[in-house]
Formats: sequence, structure tokens, C-alpha cells
Amino acid sequence: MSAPLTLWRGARLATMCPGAPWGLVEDGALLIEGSTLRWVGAEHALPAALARQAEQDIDLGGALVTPGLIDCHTHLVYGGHRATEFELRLQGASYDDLARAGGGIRSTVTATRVATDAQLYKLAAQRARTLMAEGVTTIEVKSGYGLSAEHEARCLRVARRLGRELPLTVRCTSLGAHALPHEFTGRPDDYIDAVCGWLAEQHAEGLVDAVDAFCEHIGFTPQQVRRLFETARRLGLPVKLHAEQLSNLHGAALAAEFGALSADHLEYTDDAGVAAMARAGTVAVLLPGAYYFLRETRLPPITGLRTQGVPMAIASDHNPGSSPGLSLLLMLNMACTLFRMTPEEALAGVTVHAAQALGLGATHGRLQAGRQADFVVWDLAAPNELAYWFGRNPCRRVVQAGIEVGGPD
Ligand code: DI6
Ligand code: FE
Repeated sequence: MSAPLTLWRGARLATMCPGAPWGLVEDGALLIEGSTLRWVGAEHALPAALARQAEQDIDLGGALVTPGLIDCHTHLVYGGHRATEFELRLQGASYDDLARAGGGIRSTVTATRVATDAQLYKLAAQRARTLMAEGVTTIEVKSGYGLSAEHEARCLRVARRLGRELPLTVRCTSLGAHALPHEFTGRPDDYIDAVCGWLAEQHAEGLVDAVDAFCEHIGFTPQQVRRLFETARRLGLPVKLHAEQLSNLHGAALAAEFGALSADHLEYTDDAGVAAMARAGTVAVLLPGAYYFLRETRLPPITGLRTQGVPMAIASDHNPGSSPGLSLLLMLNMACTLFRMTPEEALAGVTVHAAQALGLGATHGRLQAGRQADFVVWDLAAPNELAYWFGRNPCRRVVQAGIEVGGPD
């Protein structure tokens, strides 16, 4: 027996499908069957036979509807916070100095290791719900604050549990190569060997959708990242990389060489890195929250990415050190004001391109028949308003996998 059909109509649809700016459809209708979009288009074109099958008919009175938003780069699972480091940075300490002095990521590792599974889950679920209240229906969650076999697996299990218990699609990324834990001081190559070993175990337990690393002078060298990526390749796992956030180690080109889903940050990426990403079809994930919070002044190569046709995604990078924000809509605004992206590019960055960055490019990120029925009804008339307002939540209703999950709490 087929699932009951629900008709949502009277919508201004920003489908994000090619053909028209924003894929805009006026007087649009969406027909939902189970968790899937059965039909999407202008209401007058909806076949009468299909319309008759709808058990429920919901008129949206002209409201804007977009695909569910996708936050494709977050570090949601951690204990503690770093407000004191924030104060130290305001007094002149640099992010790198704090990291080298044993603070930074490693101080969050200490706080994460002492937290119980229940505490980690509660904190991560609260953060996820804050994102969801603004229309987020899919997130990526990285490990990277456990940095031991036991604690990395614990963080990944918490991430998986979010996907089981919340109305949210969750993709889990293993980021053991985030920083060198104190047990391995002076032995980064041994640490990478250990991370490669854990990866196989995490994968066998079904905890990993992708593998990430922090390629940086305060993280890991391209040679170390290469070894990790070779292990990921042997396990059949896709890769992505924190590349060129603070300096240019040619990480974007390395990621592209491995056919990475995405290379993220990219403030210091050069033309050769952009060209390599374009050839490989690697998505550029831009993180204006980290750029803002670290008071970075060097812009990612937006013009080069645009002219070379590299898809650009936008994400929160939510983490306690460089981007403690939990508003994806604010990231849209910052992508426009700080990075000079267009509002349409910004929305594509949290829908169609974010889906691609998670390997969900065929099923998520657009309002199109056959895709998962994830969409948001906004208290807005035009799609460019999404990037315009900030500090206000215009999310009115959210449907995830065909089920209405509510709007803001
Ligand atoms: N880059 C980032 O922006 C986060 N991780 C990374 O590799 C920051 C992590 C932190 O400071 O806790
Ligand atoms: Fe990050």
C-alpha cells in the first residue's frame, strides 16, 4: 500500500533547481508521499488525478518555501567551553599561541573526556535543536575532541544517536586527526598510525560516513594527512579536509587528489588549489563564523572559486574555539557581508551545495520530485530576505522526511 499523500500549496517555492534564479516557482505546490517529494511545481500544472489522492490539503497563503537547510560542517559533540580563551584573545593572545601552549582544542579534549555519554548527548542535542529551530534538517557532526580510541568512538556514537532520536539527517565524520593529544607529544607520526587503526574499528561499528583532518602547522602535515587518506581509501570511506584556514600547506590540492567531498575554510588557498578542486568536483565549504570570530582578514578566494565553477557551501563550523555560533541564517548574512557572496549563492551554500559536500547531492538540497521531503515554510516573501535579516528567526514550519517537526520552539 502506498503512503498517504499530503498537498502543500499556495507557496512561493525556491526549489534551488537549475533554470530560473533560486529555481523560483510562483503559486507552487508540493505533493508529499511518505518521506519523499512525489510532485513539485506550479499548482496549475498539478495533474488532477494526483491532487485528488491527497488526504490533506494545506494552503500556505503565498509564504516562501525552501529546501530544509543543511549545516555541512559542525563539531557539535564536546564538553565545556572556551570563553576564557576568548577573553585572552581579546587581550592580544593569538589562536595559534593558545593552541601551542596546550590550550585550544586540547583544553576541550580534557573537558570532553570527563563528560559522561549522557552529558555529551544532552549538550549536543540542545545545540542540534537550536540549529533545527531555524529550519536545519540535515547536519554533519565531527568527532575530534576525544582523541583516543575510546573517546573518539564515544563522540561518534553520540553523533549517531542524534540521528536516531531527533528528526534530523546526521552524517558522522571521524576527525581523530584534529590535534595531537598530550599522550603523543613529540610523536605525531605514531599518533596518525593510531588514528588509522581506530578508523577501521569505527567503520566496522558503522560510525563513520567520512574522514577529516586538520592540515595546518598547529595540526598535521600534508604527508601525515596523506597517510590517513590512504587508509580511508582502503576502507572505502570518502574524505574531506580542514585546509588553508591559517596558512597555505596546499591541503586543498591534496584533498582534491583524493577526490574529497569538500575542502573547508580555504582562506589561504591559492589558484592551483582552486583549479585542483574544480577538476576533482570538490566542494568549497566556507566558514564565515570562524573567519569572523578569529578576526581573520584574509578572504577565501571567492572570485576564483566562482569563475572556476567550484560549488560553494556555507556552514556554521560550530565549535567552542573558533566559531561558537549556532545560527546558520547568521552565516548566510555573514557570507554576503564578509565574503561578498550573493544571497542566492548563500542559499545554494546551505542547500544544494551543502548536500553535495555530504555526499547527499542526489537526495537532499532541492525541492524536486523523488528527493527527500525536507522543507521550510518561512515568514518571508522573497528568498533574498533569508540572507538579509539577522538576529530574527523567520522560520514558521519545518517538514523533515515528510513529517512536520515544528518551527521555532
Ligand atoms: N578548525 C576550526 O575552526 C576548528 N577545528 C579546526 O580544525 C576549531 C577547533 C577548536 O578550536 O576547538
Ligand atoms: Fe571545523
